Amino acid sequence: MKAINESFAICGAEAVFNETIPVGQLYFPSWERYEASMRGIFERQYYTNNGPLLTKLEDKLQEFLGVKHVICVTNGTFGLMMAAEALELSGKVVLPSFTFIASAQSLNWAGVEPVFCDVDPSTHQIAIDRLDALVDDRVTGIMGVNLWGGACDPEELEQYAKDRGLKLYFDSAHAFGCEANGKKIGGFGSLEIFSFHATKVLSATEGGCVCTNDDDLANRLRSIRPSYGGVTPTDVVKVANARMSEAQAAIALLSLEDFEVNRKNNEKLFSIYDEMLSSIPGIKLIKPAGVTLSNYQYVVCEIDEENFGMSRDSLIEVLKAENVMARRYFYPGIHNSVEYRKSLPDYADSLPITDYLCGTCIQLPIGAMVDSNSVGAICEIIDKANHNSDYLQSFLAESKR
Ligand code: T4K
Repeated sequence: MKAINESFAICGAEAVFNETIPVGQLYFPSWERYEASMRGIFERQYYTNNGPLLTKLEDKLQEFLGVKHVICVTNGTFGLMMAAEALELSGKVVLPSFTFIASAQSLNWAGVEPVFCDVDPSTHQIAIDRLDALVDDRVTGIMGVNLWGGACDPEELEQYAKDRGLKLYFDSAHAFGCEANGKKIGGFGSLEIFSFHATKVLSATEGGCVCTNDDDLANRLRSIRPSYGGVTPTDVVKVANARMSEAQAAIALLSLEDFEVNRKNNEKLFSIYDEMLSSIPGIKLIKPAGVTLSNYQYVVCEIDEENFGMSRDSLIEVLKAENVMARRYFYPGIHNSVEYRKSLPDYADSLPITDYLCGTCIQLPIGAMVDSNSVGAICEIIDKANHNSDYLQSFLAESKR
């Protein structure tokens, strides 16, 4: 039998994986398909500004998502910024702090103050029962964030916003292709934003889109993202160059063609994680909540240090040594970022669930570049780490002296 120190790369043993296993979807189509798409761009000699691939992508997304308008943009962050402007938000907008920092920064860009809400401890989605305590006369809207391939009960939020005359929109960067109550995410609230970053299940390398069923909003959005026939930049308060290029659209079209294959691969890998992690004490896999169909874009677990035997950060170190790029997600929580600790210090210690999750959540690899064997091997490393946690904790403490 191997000595413990011969079982872990962090102690000097050979790593389980020769190559890095990344977190994030990282879809790469075959070179032949990519080449054929790029050839068209070269033949047409047309790189950007409402080109044929962009138009085709918007049409296909409208059909796929069942929405009237899809406006593709250079990334999800620009989509959020444009949304805040197009919705004419003012004063304050409520959103969860347990999200990517761009969700909040887009509000500041539009001159709106973010109001941070805590999340539900079991689903990680915005805690709707905490909204009443935050909504005052200056609040004009709510940004729901659909996390982890799940949803934050968009129908309940729609009712809540309607009853109080608030604008409602969604950051759905994690929820492309998901359905709530059988209806595709994308058509809830006034509008929804998706990210098509390389690490998302629909990839344009960088990219995103804003979806709406409202004609006026769609016009405003298209005029904020320049190059839309007939609308001049003077029609809007702020103009951003948020155009998606033909090269981005080419990848997104291929990714959309392969979406169901990639979604199913994610679903299969997620179920292996579910089965293999369920018997390990102190690690809780978060299942996509509030959806009838998930893209299984993320594998996020909470690590209960006492029951697991080591902290989330120590487990990340152990996995990294084995070439598994697990990471803290989200960390440190927007309200605890340097920027917001300075500008909105009153939120420190006011969001206990968010603080707990920021200290305990780990993101594990899933996506097109990951296979069942890799997931099995990752779960075995975690299982082994749990069984040898006392040894590993002492080893890590010693190596930091
Ligand atoms: N709202 C929410 C809820 C979001 O999560 C995000 C973005 C947004 C809005 C804004 O959407 P975008 O403006 O990004 O479209 C990543 C992504 O940049 C970002 O899309 C994502 N969410 C955010 C949470 O994470 P990074 O900087 O942490 O990713 P990065 O570069 O560290 O990549 C992750 C892993 O993948 C690394 O191990 C490296 C590897 N990798 C990455 C890329 C891009 C590769 O091996 N190859 C690659 O090409 O931000």
